[in-house]
Amino acid sequence: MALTEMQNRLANAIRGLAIDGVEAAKSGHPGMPMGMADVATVLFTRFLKFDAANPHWADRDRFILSAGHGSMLLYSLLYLTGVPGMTVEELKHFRQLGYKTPGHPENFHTVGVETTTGPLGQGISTAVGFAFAEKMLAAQFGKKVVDHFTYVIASDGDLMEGVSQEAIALAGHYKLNKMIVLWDHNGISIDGPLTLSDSVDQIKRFQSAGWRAVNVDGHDQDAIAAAIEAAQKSNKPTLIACKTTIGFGSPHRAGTSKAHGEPLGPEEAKLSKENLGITGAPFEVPADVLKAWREAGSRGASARQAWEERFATLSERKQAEFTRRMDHVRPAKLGKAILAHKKALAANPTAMATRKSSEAALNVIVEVMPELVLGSADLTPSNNTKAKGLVEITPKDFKGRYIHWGIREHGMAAAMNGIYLHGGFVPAGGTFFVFTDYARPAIRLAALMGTCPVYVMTHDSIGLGEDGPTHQPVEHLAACRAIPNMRVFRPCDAIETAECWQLALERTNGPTILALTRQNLPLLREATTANLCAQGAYELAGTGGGKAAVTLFASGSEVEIAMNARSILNQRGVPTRVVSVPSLELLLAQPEEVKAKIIGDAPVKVAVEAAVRFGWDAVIGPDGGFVGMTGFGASGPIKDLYNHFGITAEAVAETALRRHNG
Ligand SMILES: Cc1ncc(C[n+]2csc(CCOP(=O)(O)OP(=O)(O)O)c2C)c(N)n1
Repeated sequence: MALTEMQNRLANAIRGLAIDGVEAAKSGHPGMPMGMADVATVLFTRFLKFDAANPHWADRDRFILSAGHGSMLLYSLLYLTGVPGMTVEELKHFRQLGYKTPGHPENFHTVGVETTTGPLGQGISTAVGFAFAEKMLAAQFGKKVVDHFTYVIASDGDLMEGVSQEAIALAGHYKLNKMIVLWDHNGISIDGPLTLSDSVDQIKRFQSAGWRAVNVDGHDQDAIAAAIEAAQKSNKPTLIACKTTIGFGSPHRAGTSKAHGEPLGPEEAKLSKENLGITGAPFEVPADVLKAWREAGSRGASARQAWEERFATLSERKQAEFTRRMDHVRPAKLGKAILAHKKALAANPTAMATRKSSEAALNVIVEVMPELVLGSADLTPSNNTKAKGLVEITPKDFKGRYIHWGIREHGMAAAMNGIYLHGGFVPAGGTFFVFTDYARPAIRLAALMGTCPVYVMTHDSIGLGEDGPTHQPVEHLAACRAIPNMRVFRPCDAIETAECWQLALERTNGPTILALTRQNLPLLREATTANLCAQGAYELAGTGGGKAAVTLFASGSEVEIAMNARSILNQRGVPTRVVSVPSLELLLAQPEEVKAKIIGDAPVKVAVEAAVRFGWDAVIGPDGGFVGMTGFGASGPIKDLYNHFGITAEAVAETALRRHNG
């Protein structure tokens, strides 16, 4: 069906701005916004429930631009609909330092951006988490206050990335029917036509994963509208394959990979605008078109007001709880519950694997923290993530608080970002520590965005034993510690584990990895009122007043070894202290005087950790002793492995003595 003149002009406003933004920046991606302008126009002017003046309204529909390279599409939409802060000046400074229009959309930087995208596949996978959270929150607070859709624009690249398979399988299985993906089916990527490297039938692929999947002409606005309308009624998630032309309107570049990722150039930009009937100066939107867009932006104001009225009918207690959870304010009772738990542990010291200690802490935490949602990538009995009383979420019932993610570490981590960003929940999910590699792109985005999922990573070293080197992390502590804004905790006993959980859950600006053991560890700590892990490290055992000749630093399971080495050294008349280092990077982030006090000035410093040395020199210095791993592990019983790799109290004492006598 032919477009009305206004429909056409609304879409062309996006095209014009995208052309101008990329021209001004002299870099960027004009093709996708030009191709998807019709789809975006239909979505934003006819369907998306949002109120541009209140971009954080809790029950808004979520829109996720998975194809983050097409960021000018999103910035144009935010400007056109009138989201506060997105002025034309921002568009004129696309990709420039200090403006709200970075190369790829960053939610922590730009109001109206729901999640950070750019690494292909992440947006659509994060969106699964948004859709999950909507269902869970609706099940807990009622449809009266939680009832919205999650819309995604995804590109060919998004669907080619492996993580998208995990995501669509999850959405299909859990029947996340309020997730609607508009696929920019333009058949073009950077190297050329998609046929160079892909022949997947996406319709069949999605259908086989439990989706509804339909084809539509991505330049027929009424057909797109009909497809979205049908999708809204579906009991399955929907893929709308929108057949589009990349760089639509560009006389010489439309339909080619040249349109994907470079400015059209002044001549082609001019020709494109003429071709599309766009007149006026760069960045100029005709007054009647801007007015129509602004009306679209305020279209949702009445829906928001109606929602506020419905919200006001909830009990005051429920309103306060909803707001607390959406604002990510942690429950007041958490600290108290952890302290009581620590005291109970100290009263009855038992040897326990820290994965088991984690479960014990969780049994207490889930009682006081209703927003904590747990899960595992098919390792529930190993990760010990299913705390007492937690009910599973099923496609039919989202009241539960336990998610079986299947063997999908990457999909789980991406969805956890979405669950957190949606608001109302703190997700925690488990797998083996070595498989942080499988989830790393989403974990990295969590750190960048400052979302606060907790990764329960068990089987944290050669201590897992017989599964061997494929499963034994050696470089993962260093690799994870290297991610900015990531916090890695490797607790040494049940009390530290409880403290690390508290710190993980009290964080509101970034994610946490808990690296936990398979093997039992003795209780080494007392139940102090203070959370001793809060500075990353602390003196676990001192010299009793005298000057220390040796300081031993250790994390996790090796703290026990360090304590035994200290006994040996003390017997030999070498005054030795032990510093437990549950979080090396948190220690290093302390103010100099705090750090200096914890590290101390013993002439001999030795660190022990069943992992590679990388990173420890900042504490022990280049001349410090290190007892740990220098390569991959091996398959065998734990005791044999620790002996084989020389990670023993005797070896630690020996290393210290050599330097002491030396
Ligand atoms: C994980 C990841 N790999 C590679 C890239 C670099 N990249 C950006 S866009 C793109 C492919 C573009 O093809 P498509 O997704 O079809 O987008 P379109 O050409 O339609 O804009 C690639 C490889 C990326 N952003 N993310």
